[in-house]
Amino acid sequence: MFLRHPSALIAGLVGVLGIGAAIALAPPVSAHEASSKGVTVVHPWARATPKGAAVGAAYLEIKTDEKTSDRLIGAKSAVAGKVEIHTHIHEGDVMKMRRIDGVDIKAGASHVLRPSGDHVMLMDLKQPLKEGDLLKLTLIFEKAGEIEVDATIEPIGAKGPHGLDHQPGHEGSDHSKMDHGKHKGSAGDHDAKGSASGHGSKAKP
Ligand SMILES: [Cu+2]
Repeated sequence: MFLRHPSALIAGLVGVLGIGAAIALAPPVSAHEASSKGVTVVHPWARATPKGAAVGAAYLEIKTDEKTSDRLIGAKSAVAGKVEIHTHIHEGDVMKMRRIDGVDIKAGASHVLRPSGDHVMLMDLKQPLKEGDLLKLTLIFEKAGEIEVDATIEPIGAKGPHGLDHQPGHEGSDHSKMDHGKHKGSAGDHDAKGSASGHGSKAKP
């Protein structure tokens, strides 16, 4: 039945993912992109947060078309009392987070917000970011205005947006062994220093 009716399969998939009707306009693969005026936000994702954590972080890629340059100047989300744009700077061996006013994106460029780099900092969290949920996030650009995205919430300590690659039944096999727990501060991992401890302890308002 599904094979003869691909649209039914897609509808079912969208339903299962809980994405809702708005996304049904685009094919499922593109569910993770949103565009406005030449600016496209790709693969937004966030890290799950432990219970009681006041802060979280979201990451994504910003692409511009060849005629468009823009500047990310802010973000907001209903689950966070305050959202800031942060970057990481090296101070000797230590990476520290610092608030920045914005991120410039040249025409025809791609800028990736990633762990231990620039990121969207969610502060005064009203609820934990739960793995598997979607985080509604609005990015604010100087020219393109507001772009709303649904960020996948990946495991605590995740290094990237795995959500799209997950096949049913594969979740929690490899990833959980590699990414979960006990890796804090392992082998030259800036990420662990910058995000796990940095976000949790230093960024409290
Ligand atoms: Cu931060």
